[in-house]
Amino acid sequence: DVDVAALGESMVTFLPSRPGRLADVPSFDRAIGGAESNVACALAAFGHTARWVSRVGADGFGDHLLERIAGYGVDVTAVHRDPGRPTGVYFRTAGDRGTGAHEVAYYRAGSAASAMSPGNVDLTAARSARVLHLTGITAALSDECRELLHELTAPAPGRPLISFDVNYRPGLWGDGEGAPLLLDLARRADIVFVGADEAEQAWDVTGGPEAIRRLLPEPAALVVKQGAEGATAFARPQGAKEATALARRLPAGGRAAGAAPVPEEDGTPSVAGRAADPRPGATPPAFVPALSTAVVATTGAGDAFAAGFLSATLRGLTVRDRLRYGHLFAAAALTTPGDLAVPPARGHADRLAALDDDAWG
Ligand code: KDG
Repeated sequence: DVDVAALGESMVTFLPSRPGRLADVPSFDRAIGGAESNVACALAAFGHTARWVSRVGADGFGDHLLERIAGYGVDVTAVHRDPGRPTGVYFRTAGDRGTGAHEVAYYRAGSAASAMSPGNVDLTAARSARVLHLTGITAALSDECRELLHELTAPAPGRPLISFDVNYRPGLWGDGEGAPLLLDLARRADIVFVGADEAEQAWDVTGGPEAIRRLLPEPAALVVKQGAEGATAFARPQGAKEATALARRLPAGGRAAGAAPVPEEDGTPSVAGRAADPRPGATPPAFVPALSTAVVATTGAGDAFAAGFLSATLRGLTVRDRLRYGHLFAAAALTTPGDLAVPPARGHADRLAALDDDAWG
């Protein structure tokens, strides 16, 4: 089993050579995107075992995705090729300097991945993981994709922990169509990521993280991302389901696979040496401020955040540290133009995550 399997559509992404309206950009540079493979790549780059499960066309763009994603150390052997459908692509603009708002043009309708269904995806590969990461983007692609998500999130003995990023993309949904489906999927998951702005847009919830938790009390961990401000997590430490799913794949008495021992410096226990609070029951929400960064592009920051939080979850760290790793990974994505960013090296991230509260604002 791998630490994390991520299932979803990836696309060849075209990044603008210059700022400006889509209508005016003269040329684009090829990159890759895909919320779920972004998470898998960041985790693999950080030393976890990660697998991407999907479908791509039997075309050059499909080859490109497979080669690039495998290049991050992700297992892509469960990605099927579809000779009858193309690989999706998308173009975007650089975005407004102040607001970060950018234009997106998707060419993904009828793509190989949009035809994913329980019958043509490697379900065993998706389930042979400690955590299975899914997003609401897949739910927007087709009825078959929705069926696939329902199958994977159905309660079942031995189910991997389901991580679900709401990833509300209004451009992929008809009016009001996505809200109930996304809420239902989020309620079936163990770990949920949602932006406070997304929750307002999709579900009309204002009133901050507490109001979102009231709407979504089920997941063992709910992370509300509050943009440049920070993020709040509601996490039941060692929630029975979570602990069982994570522990059943650990060697007896061992640490999480992929959790390399972190050297301790100056006798100070490193962050990875601190175990999660083992007491059962709910804990008060934890808020960790975001790092202040010079933002180059926000796309992919949410995926990076999820990867950092999941990495720390796999390592059994406290909720505060899970949020800190989320922010550390997100900062790397915010300061790069593409959708996908390499997180800081493990030793460096561990030292930053272990800094005093003052250093974290
Ligand atoms: O989170 C970043 C993704 O949105 C981007 O890589 C493309 O997956 C993508 C999508 O569907 O928008």
